[in-house]
Amino acid sequence: MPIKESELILNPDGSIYHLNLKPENIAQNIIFVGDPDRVEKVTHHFDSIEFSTQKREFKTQTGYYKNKRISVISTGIGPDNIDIVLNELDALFNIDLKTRQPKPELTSLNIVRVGTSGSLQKEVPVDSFLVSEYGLDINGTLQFYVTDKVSNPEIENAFSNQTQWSENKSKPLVIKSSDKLFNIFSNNKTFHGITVTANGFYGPQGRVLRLPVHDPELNSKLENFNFKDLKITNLEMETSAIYGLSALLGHHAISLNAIIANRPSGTFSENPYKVVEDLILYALNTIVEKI
Ligand code: R1P
Repeated sequence: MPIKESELILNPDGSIYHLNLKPENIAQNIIFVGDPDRVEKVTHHFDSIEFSTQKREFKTQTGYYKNKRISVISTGIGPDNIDIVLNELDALFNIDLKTRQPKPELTSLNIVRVGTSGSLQKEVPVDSFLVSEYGLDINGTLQFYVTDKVSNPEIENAFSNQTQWSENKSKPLVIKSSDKLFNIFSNNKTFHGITVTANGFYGPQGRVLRLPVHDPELNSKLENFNFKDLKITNLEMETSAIYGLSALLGHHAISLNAIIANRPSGTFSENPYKVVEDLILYALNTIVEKI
């Protein structure tokens, strides 16, 4: 049965609904950034750009960096956008848009998130690089899929017990990064651990401005979580959704975080643009040299 027009929506020119892309517009190595303005901060390093488009917060450029074809896509903020980006990217490669049928031979993408994040551990300082070994989903996006094959119940149960996680909040899910990409991108200068992915910037990450939060101890519980020496290192808003959907769809994903804030010490990077620029170059050169 072909996938119905209401489920797989195409624009009049045949491009996919939100991303505005056709299959030929996109490379198999893809960098995700949050901020649409960060796309050109990546692609200005390219030797050539063959394609650009933007719809809403989803800006894409595809080109060549040192002879490697790479696409850069902005996902905007949050795991809800990741649901759109991952499903539409996968459809571009793995669904025949003319027959609306899944292809018999599936393509596996390499997805590298280059994002910013706040550290939850004193020893993970501002201006460092953190490679997320696991994504911990507290935002609920993955609850709508069948996740048994990619979840890690032992760590999830330890997390729920140690934090006395409220049953009124979505069930925490833990998803591992791609082993292949984790090994490629981690080294003795990068920090590693569990990245918690929240569905908001303020209350869901324990920030209090004028509104009290449901659990004022949440961040200290996250800081103190320990499962066989595996610790929660940082908070951001996309990683667990990228890891969960990539693993389910058969893609390789890694989340690289420029640490721009340290929550325990209350400090913020004096030059966040520099650590992001350094991380962009690290991502590009590692893709070219090792993928
Ligand atoms: C919040 O300011 C945004 O910054 C972080 C969070 O995950 C969230 O998207 O990442 P990016 O800088 O990649 O957007």
